[in-house]
Amino acid sequence: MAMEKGSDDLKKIDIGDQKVLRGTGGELHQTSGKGVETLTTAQGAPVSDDQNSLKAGARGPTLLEDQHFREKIFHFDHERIPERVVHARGFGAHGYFEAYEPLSDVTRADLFQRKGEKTEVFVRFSTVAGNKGSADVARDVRGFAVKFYTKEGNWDIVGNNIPVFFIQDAIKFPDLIHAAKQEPDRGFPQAQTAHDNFWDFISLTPEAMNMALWIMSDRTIPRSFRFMEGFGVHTFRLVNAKGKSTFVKFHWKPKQGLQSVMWNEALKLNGADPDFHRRDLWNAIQAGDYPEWELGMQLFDEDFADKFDFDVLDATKIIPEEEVPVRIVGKMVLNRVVDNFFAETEQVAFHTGNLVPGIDFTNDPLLQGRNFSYLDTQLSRLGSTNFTHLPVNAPRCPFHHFQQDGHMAFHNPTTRANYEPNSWGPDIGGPREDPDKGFTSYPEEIDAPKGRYRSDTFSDHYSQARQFYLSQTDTEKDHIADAFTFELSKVETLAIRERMVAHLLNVDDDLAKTVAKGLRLKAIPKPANAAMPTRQDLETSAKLSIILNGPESFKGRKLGILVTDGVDIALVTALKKAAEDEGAMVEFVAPMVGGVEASDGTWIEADQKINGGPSVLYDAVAVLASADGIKTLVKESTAKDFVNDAFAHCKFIAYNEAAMPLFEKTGLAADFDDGCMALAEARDAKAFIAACAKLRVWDREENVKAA
Ligand code: HDE
Repeated sequence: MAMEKGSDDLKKIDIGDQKVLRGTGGELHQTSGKGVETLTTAQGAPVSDDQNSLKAGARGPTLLEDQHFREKIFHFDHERIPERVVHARGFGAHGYFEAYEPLSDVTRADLFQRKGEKTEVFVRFSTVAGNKGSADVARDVRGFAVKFYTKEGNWDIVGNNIPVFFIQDAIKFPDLIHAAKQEPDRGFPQAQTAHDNFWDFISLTPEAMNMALWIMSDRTIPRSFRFMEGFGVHTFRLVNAKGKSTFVKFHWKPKQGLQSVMWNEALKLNGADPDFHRRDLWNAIQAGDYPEWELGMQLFDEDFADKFDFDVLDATKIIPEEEVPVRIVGKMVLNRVVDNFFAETEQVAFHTGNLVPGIDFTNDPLLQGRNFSYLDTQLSRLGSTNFTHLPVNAPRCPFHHFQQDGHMAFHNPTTRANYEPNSWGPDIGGPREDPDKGFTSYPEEIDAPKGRYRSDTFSDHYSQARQFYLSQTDTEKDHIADAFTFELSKVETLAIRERMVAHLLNVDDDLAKTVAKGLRLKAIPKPANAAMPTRQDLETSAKLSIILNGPESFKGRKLGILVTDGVDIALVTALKKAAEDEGAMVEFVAPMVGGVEASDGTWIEADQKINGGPSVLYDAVAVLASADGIKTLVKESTAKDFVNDAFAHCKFIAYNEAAMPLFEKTGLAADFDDGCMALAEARDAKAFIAACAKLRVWDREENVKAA
């Protein structure tokens, strides 16, 4: 273990017989001794020198016989495994699922049989298009994959944060993903759909229109993994002990409420902290603020499926909650971060085919294709059929089978029986099937001619897109129009821009015209040809809005307080306390990371230096200064950005009288609204934090936009 000279830890650790070696830049270097393990090779041989390779002479060439060096570099050279072809960038955490009530009426799945039953889970959130090293707040769908380690095997809900998908048939998935990812000749753009190929494909794929509306909403720029919903997307099937089948759609509802960021904020966040989402989840769990989601089920039968306006096997459609209410059946709590990112988050392998008795598929053609893909892809990624031997993928319940050998096999038969039937008797003969307990597929009758079909019941591509749009608040409608305008402005080919507007005309006239105006199209194109020409006007659904489903308080959110030397300590303390009492996190931002000295000599340590702590990192901000201290901030452009951005992003802003020069200098003082709150005395802090529960001052938005 290398340590810096003078480190406090050094005093606490018994370093035994210490020696100082040369070759590490003069750092104090520790060798093995009492309480410290001896470094070895992977073969276990002790290593004498890990600083210098074996050479012929002090300035001579390195010798091939240096096995320690050779092994070290060999292993390093092969550290990377192929990243996921989609959902490459992700972040995982452990937790548990707790059932609220027995669900034996609809399923025999063991995890749902007992009230209070807890099942261990592992969750991985992800973006879809970006590579492993891309930024967290890219405009993208988020993966929401949950592995339940049940007593009857692993069950995965491999879902997204959006309840519909782009395509209806899995055969189009490679095309969709090719179009969304970097263009093949140039290798960019990274983690963005704002380019020709993507919108070319979408504009030629009318079934994608509902999803296009969803992805242009703020759902694709969530503020945190903690504040987004999850959906199983497809219709699945539950089967009870009597063999009765019930259709189901899975929902995850965050107890923290929904929240997204603004697009301009996302652009800046990706520069300020490309790890914004993973850091947020890590910090929340480490601080004991465990995020929770309730599992909901929309349950329905064949009769409902027959009379519903859309085909329940079509993954581009939702079933509105007003039509089939969501039954809340349990909660999931994430309470443990990973010990090792690679071993857990990178190597976890989800699969829609991982089912347990009592849960089954439907014939959704997207789901059917996924059932093939997820097992197949693990071979490229994890390199062996034995990926279930990795601890994160292994069932927690006993498992017995006759699969054997292959790369990296850790569980190997130790008796003669590696097949069945066999006559080796109960002790060594191995496991046998169990017709009662074992998984049985629902015996759905199928008798139909083979063919490459697209059912007519899949052909209404616009009604639900319109329903989604009309269910949004005015603020969210504006954001959707802005997002289309932004993305299509990055598309170089005019015909593609026009083709998308032609589709939007089938969704909503105002939306299409706003986007056309934003793009400055010379003429409005003709509406796109529709497979089903009549678009229905469906009832709107409040559940489809983010703003209408926000949190009840500022809990779990983050307040950034910009402070200067000489600041009134009573005010700072009161604001910090008010935020923390509400369950929010507080960070101090200061001209220097060492911190500031408050009015009474108290030292306030900063979490961020002002140029590394822009206001986009926070849900609300405060500027608390002294008359002298503010003079430094007034000169500092990043301090001006701090307040300008907070205002432009419609955030609640608190300030004390002494901080006013910064708001005057930036011109914001003249535009102050109800969301800008003066803190004259300590008790004002509480009122400010209470106001922050609304998260944004949306009325301000029209004042900070050109049109
Ligand atoms: Fe996936 N998807 N997908 N997908 N998907 C993968 O599996 C695929 C789809 C989703 O955190 C891959 O292990 C096909 C819908 C998540 O490890 C791959 C189709 C939904 C994750 C794959 C879809 C998802 C994946 C890549 C069209 C939401 C990340 C690496 C039929 C319901 C899981 C891997 C994690 C990952 C295939 C469509 C969700 C290639 C063929 C719809 C959350 O198997």
